[in-house]
Amino acid sequence: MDRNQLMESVRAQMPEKRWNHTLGVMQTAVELARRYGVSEEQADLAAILHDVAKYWRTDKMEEVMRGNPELEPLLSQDKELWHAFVGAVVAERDYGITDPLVLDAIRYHTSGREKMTMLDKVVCLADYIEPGRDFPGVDKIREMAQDSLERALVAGFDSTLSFLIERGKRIFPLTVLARNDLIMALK
Ligand code: DGI
Ligand code: FE
Ligand code: FE
Ligand code: FE
Repeated sequence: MDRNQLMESVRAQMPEKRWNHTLGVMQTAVELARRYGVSEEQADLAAILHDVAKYWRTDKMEEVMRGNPELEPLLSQDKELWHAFVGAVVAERDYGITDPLVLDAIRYHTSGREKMTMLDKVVCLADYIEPGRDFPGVDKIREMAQDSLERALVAGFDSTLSFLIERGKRIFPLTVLARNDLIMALK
């Protein structure tokens, strides 16, 4: 499957609006990759696939997660987190992606994790600041992204955490670990 076929296949699995978001993440991820010396090809590929499972039906996601010792514990976590982990499995299983860096960038694009790779950071940050995103403070994070991937990403996680706290939602531990680890590295 070439890149165009991959894009068409991913596009067919989501509404128009989410595909436009994906195009934005592709563009921003490649820009960030160039700026911070990360492979543009890996950034592009991870961005194309990052939300592939976002609009999958719950039962289809559960099917992927059941019996997989790494994904099974996520069944008791909020569904918003599932698509990233399921997306990494789908990228490998259905699209033959074998590059562990690309698969990890897809897997951790929502939550982050401790010791994020440069590619993880690029994709996760691009997901926050692609041109179609509009949330309070996004322009400030776009500015920060010019100077520091880490500072911008912490600000992105801060906005997610505030959003979750305002709504009384649970916080996924990997997000806390990711933020703490980035702050440590900034000192
Ligand atoms: O898939 P996107 O909308 O492009 O963005 P995303 O993959 O970053 O997913 C955002 C959603 O994930 C949003 O509804 C908040 C939710 N989320 C992110 N981190 C956490 C979380 N939800 C919970 N419960 N806990 C988290 O730590
Ligand atoms: Fe996502
Ligand atoms: Fe995100
Ligand atoms: Fe996304």
